[in-house]
Amino acid sequence: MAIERTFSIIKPDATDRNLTGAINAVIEQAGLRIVAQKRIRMSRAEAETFYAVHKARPFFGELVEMMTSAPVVVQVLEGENAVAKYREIMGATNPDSAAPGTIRKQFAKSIGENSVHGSDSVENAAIEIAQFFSGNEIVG
Ligand code: DAT
Ligand code: MG
Repeated sequence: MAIERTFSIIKPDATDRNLTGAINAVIEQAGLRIVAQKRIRMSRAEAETFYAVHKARPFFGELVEMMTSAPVVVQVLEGENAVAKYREIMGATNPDSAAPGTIRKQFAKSIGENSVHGSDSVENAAIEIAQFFSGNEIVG
């Protein structure tokens, strides 16, 4: 088992409903450590860069609108198999398909407003972390 870091975003639908602490409790109860965290308003350019892989998808415009509509909390999570573990506790992209007890099952409003982002690979985690954090902001 490897100690990994993954990148997390608590999305606008969740910050809007004051769910940062409730989501952080699920993260910490799963054994992941929050080693960096800040609340920011994402710019349109930042959202477009972050989700560039989805730019040809029909929902891209609405995704960028949503991510810039209210503050987000960006985080670095650390722990054993952090990338897969966070994906597991987040639940499926569509909350209707998410397993009971997962963050998205408990809190997401819809497939578009699904409360959290988590990196899908160790490689992408490093790229995403570097977009939002400098090394000295991460305190493991
Ligand atoms: P995930 O966030 O589970 O990694 P993804 O990378 O496939 O999912 O998509 C990124 C985000 O885009 C997702 O969290 C919400 C939005 N999204 C995905 N599919 C969508 C759809 N069919 N309609 C609206 N928004 C969608
Ligand atoms: Mg994804």
